[in-house]
Amino acid sequence: MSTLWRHARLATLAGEQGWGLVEDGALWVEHGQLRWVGPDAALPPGLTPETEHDLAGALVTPGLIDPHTHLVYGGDRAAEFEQRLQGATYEEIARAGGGIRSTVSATRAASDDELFRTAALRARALMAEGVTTLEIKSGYGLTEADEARCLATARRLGRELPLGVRTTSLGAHALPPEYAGRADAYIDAACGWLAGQQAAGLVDAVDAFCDTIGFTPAQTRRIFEAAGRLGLPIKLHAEQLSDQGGAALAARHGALSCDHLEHLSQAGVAAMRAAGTVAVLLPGAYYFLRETRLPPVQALREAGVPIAIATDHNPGSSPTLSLLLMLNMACTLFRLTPEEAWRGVTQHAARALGLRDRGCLAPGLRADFAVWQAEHPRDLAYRFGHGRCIRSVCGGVERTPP
Ligand code: DI6
Ligand code: FE
Repeated sequence: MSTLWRHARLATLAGEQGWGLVEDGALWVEHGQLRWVGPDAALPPGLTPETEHDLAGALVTPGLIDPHTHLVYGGDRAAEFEQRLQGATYEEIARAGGGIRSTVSATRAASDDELFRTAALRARALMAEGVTTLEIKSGYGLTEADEARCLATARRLGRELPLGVRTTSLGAHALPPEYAGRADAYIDAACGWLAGQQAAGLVDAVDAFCDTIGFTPAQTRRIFEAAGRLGLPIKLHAEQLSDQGGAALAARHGALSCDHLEHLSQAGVAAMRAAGTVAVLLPGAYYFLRETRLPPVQALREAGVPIAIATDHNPGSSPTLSLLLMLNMACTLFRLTPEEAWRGVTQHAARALGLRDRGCLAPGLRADFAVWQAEHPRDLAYRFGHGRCIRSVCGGVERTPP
């Protein structure tokens, strides 16, 4: 299978900086991989593609990567949104047994097919905006069987859609009601599920929610140690609502990423820098919870910590399915430059998932790219609420509209 894509305006985002613009560019794709990327006029002679497309000057970027979602769950939390508008806070609702735990009940009650059907609709909404790789966390099952069901649903999405899916086990997301008052016993159980998830091929990384309404640093460390014994990489929901020193703890365990980070300290920044940990910023949750404390973007920049951007799609704190909107919010709310935001949903997002085979347009990488009705990638960070992805290709396979 070989395809030649010609006469595109390429933004390769290769290398450490710059857009990597190629005015009249071409991509040569073979067996799902980019074989050649460069100016159309310099195409190697003698290529005999099975298919050839003329993109007539349209913009082509790397496929977008959403490195933090909770895509598989039952129900929604629109009623909780109304409660918050009447004055209740996210933390108060969580402490009263609502919040994450209400989604846990709805998830346990949903059938496998219902979980798959709703998650596939969400995945397709993200794909319609050029997303070609998605991370999906468990964390709304909170029993061994229900966590496995959610991870298996994520795997099935990766098999049945033209989409790269990475799965993350997040048993330590919230304390399920049957373990009320016994958080340490729950952590023992959640640590014990990891080997089975790994043996079943269900898990690529392990995450935890380290915060006042989540788990303590000591409990988080036990999850990391269990992951470490199995050789599984780790990530952390860190410093979202308070500073627990979670980022430094995760960095000491070699975390791929620390996510949220509004309350990250200078010591946390330094630890992440030393470990090469990616900072995944989640402007959707910041916006939807009406947070006022900004993540320390300038300190991360000065330290050279790579910054990624994600939707954090979940029913409670970020019910968005637009990574393009996050691109805009990363600029407007967090003051990233459009180029930093783009790196955040491509190259740095790949790194947050431990993936080296995607994230920019370069020979040898997966043929993951999006074609846009736009002049320049910065236009897509500038607009909000509308971006025009004309077509997208994942592993050489073109997405068919639903
Ligand atoms: N932080 C979040 O933003 C999500 N999980 C987490 O630990 C929210 C999950 C939810 O409210 O359902
Ligand atoms: Fe999250």
